[in-house]
Amino acid sequence: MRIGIVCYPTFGGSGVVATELGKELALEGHQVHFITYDLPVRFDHFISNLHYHEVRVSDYPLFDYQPYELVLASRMVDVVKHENLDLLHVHYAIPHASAAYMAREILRSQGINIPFVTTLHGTDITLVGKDASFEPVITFAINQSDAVTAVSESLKRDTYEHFDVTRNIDVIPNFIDIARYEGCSTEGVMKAFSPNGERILFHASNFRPVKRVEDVVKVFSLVRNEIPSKLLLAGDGPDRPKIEALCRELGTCKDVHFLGKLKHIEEVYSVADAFLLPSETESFGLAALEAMASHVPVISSNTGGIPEINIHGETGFLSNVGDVEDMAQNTLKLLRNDALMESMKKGAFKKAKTFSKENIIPLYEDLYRKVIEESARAIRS
Ligand code: GMT
Repeated sequence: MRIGIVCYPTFGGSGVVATELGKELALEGHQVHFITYDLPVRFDHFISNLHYHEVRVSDYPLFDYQPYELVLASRMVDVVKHENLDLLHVHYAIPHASAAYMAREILRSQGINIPFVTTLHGTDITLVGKDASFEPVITFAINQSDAVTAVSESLKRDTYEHFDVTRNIDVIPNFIDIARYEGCSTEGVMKAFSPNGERILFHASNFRPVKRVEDVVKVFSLVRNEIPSKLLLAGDGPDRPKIEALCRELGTCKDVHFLGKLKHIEEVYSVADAFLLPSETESFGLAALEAMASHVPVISSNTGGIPEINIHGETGFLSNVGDVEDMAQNTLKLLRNDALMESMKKGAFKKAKTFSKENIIPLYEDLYRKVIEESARAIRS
């Protein structure tokens, strides 16, 4: 198949999932064309049938806001026509689904048929989407998509609850390349952060308020009062000043390491004793899956799609959002009991394997074939 992929090319989960999907599809022999404003973070130039088309918005002084969505739609029209695409797959409802709708209708007026699949990742629905200024466009674009997928049952429910969506939503969860997390060298990271064998707690995110990184620091502080430990924080974002201030207030700064936005995060996962994800809401929690693929138990909140991957008592522990005391107790239980740690490491890895790329990518391929066939049939009739 000849597939166009539109996504946010950033470190965010939706961009990572879209890029990893595109790479896998290209390796399967499909022709894959990324249409984005920048090279996706995990793009790989050395896969021969993976292509990149930049969306460049000219800066007209006349406009206070540059019309990115229109430029994106025009670029999609251009790529579909010249690369002879069979299908567009857009990740994130805003503004990608509405731009795809516009591109599809422009092409239809020129006698070209191009169906589009929309994948909902979470924040487009649970946070941004609920904003009244976006809602009508999102509802319309979802309903007009030729197929819609959500990354968890929880996100599917949220979408039906908050939007007047009439079309079927298929759940296709996030996936993981298990091999990427195997056999990482741990020596350097251990030497740098755990010189005296301290236990390592880990968190990775974009430090937005929804991630509740301050809870991570509070949990760590309670754990560190009992067991010598270090906290590693990967990523960066708007809450960083607040997080640093809290570390100062709690006197934990010397044991908290800010690692920034890492390209090879798997080395850090591989040394962690527990991964902390206390999010306010999380449609899936790709970072938790990455931890589990590295045999790391997850201490998380019991919200959104997280309980679909982190199974309480098997792969880690769940607590109510904001219950830092319970999260700390669960972490201590884990760190103090070697047998429990061993069984949870195994449980985490076993569950992660159910989300392997080998299990999930074919679900997208089957959906694409179905959508292409149905759309061709509709045109014929
Ligand atoms: O988590 C983020 O802040 C990034 C966000 C995004 O939109 O890229 O991630 C969302 O999509 C990921 C991939 O499907 C999911 O694993 C994350 O759970 C989801 N984030 C939230 O729902 C907060």
